[in-house]
Amino acid sequence: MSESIRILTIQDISCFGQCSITVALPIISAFGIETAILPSAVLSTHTSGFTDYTFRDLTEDFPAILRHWEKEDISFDAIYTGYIGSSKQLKYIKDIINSRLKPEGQVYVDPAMADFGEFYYGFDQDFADKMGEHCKLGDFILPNTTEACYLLHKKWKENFSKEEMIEMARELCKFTNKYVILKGDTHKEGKIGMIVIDKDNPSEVNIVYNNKIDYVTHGTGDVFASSFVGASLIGKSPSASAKIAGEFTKKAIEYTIDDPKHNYGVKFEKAIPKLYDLLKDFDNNLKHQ
Ligand code: PXL
Repeated sequence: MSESIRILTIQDISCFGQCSITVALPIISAFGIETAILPSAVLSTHTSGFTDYTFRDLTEDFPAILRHWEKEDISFDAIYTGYIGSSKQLKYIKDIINSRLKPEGQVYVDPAMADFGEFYYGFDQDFADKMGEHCKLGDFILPNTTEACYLLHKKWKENFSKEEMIEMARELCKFTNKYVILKGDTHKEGKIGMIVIDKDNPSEVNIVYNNKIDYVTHGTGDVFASSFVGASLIGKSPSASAKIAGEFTKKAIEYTIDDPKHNYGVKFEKAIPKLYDLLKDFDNNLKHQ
């Protein structure tokens, strides 16, 4: 019998739109990891590019769900949080982490609240400050540059220099227990970079590059975070996980780019069967370095 790993992911169910739980559950499961879910809210679609969507906040269900898991002694090797339904929910999530995360367990926080210089509908600076406190429970935080700027009360711009990105990643160390993975470094022509910093060794900076595809779409952040979490939980280093997640996300975009009607998310499902080749190629390349 092989050891199994069990993760809990807390984020919304957008019934339609390829994001959050409908992305995290299949992707993390594809890494062979048992994936439990706690929906933060149920929406008819995600909030980006749709109007008149329904939104049912599930905050008030959290305490009873926690009590039941305590009674059943259900615990987790890792907890990964994404889009949160309300700021009150963050307090309940802290209770869940304190009660249900195994002693050596890892916490992954994607502070999913903003992109392209703006908050997603319904979030504001007050929420961002509370999200900052929540990030401090994380062993890995995975902000994009917009989220980083809201966490740090900085002005966002489309392109930051390499030095500015590194500086920002270092400043973000106060919002993590261990690693910062800052996404969206665009300073290198044709590449998209992720800055990876270990808080305990901030002078050592790793920048992981993938080839950039010039295509803007929704949902790539969730595909990246989910594949990062999967790779990390099967034992890859933070930089290796960022590389694997970047390649996986690139593949998902490649499957989507020729279909202009498909502008609400990426076709990550088509990339899942390629995940195994991607992991094998990655391991083989490492051996030959
Ligand atoms: O992909 C981030 C995300 C998740 N969930 C909901 C969203 C968004 C981004 O807009 O609206 C409901």
